[in-house]
Amino acid sequence: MADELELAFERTVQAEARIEPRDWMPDGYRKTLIRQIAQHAHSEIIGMQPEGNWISRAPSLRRKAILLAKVQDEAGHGLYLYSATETLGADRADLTDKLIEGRQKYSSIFNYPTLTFADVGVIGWLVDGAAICNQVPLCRTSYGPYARAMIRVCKEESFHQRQGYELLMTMMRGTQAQRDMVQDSVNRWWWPSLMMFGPPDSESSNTEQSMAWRIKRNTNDELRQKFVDMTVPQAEKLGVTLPDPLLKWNEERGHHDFGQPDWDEFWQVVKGNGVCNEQRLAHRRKAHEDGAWVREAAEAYAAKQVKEGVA
Ligand code: BYC
Repeated sequence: MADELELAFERTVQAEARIEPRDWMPDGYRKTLIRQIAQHAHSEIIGMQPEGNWISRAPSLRRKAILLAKVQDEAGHGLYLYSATETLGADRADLTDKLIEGRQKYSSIFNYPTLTFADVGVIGWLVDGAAICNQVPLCRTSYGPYARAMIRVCKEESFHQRQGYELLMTMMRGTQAQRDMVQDSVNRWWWPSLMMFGPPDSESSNTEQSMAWRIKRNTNDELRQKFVDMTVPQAEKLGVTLPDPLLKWNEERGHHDFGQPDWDEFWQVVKGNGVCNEQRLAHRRKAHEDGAWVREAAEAYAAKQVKEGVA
């Protein structure tokens, strides 16, 4: 019986059909999905902080409204993704505890500070750009609820990337000081953006199994290459330099060659030793604690409804 279930699972995955919440799935598949989707959800929620930092100091009402909407979209992405983990039997409160106690990861990129308003544009262009590169293939991931969440997330991320690029184009048409601010921001965010795709394939512990299960559709290095190829012409059009002396077109490969990020720095950030790790978690912990009364009120209201036979 167990063999039959496993065979049916394998056949579904091989046929590019979707595994749905009620289908049988191997424990490892469930565990890997909960890990990846929860980390993704946490990244969206923690990812609200670096840009949220600039909402009160946006240079115009228009820029403030755009930024507010973007940060709210990220909260929405976190919610779809937490809901997807719940279809696998995870408990959202438990995942939140794991995040604020530092027992579950979120993307390394959000542990870098946003020093100027140009960072808002560069995050939209490079960070959302990298997110799109990574997440478009996840629209074809083998787990149905995750794939469907990704379709909506990707549509919104594309919009975010355009707003970032438009903001940078505007700054590049401005004063020399504004152009310098954009270049400084690109210099700081380029390498951390490349790290978003995860460690090199040779050091990636999960890729092989996740590819076999068709959770991941590309390796970390494949997506990093795709991102570099996609971004170089955009940088040229913008008029900024990407801070990599090894970056150049390779006619034979039909791709750009490029240098490697500082992988020691990456692992340090992943381990919690980045510039902003402590601050990000402390802020999230405080927001969670401050929201305790809302959860208590909602629970009391739901209990009252049940008691009165309304729900
Ligand atoms: N940061 O075996 P590997 C966004 C960990 S949100 C921290 O290659 P995997 C956005 C990895 O978890 C961006 N940790 O892992 C939001 C693993 O440790 P564990 C988030 C990282 O899972 C707001 C270990 O290193 N996007 O875009 O096969 C505003 C070995 O790695 C990182 C997603 O989450 C990292 N960068 O591949 C704007 C997308 N990289 O878990 C934008 C979904 C690796 O074994 N996730 N680690 O203890 C994925 O596609 C994959 O999980 C990854 C990593 C490609 C990220």
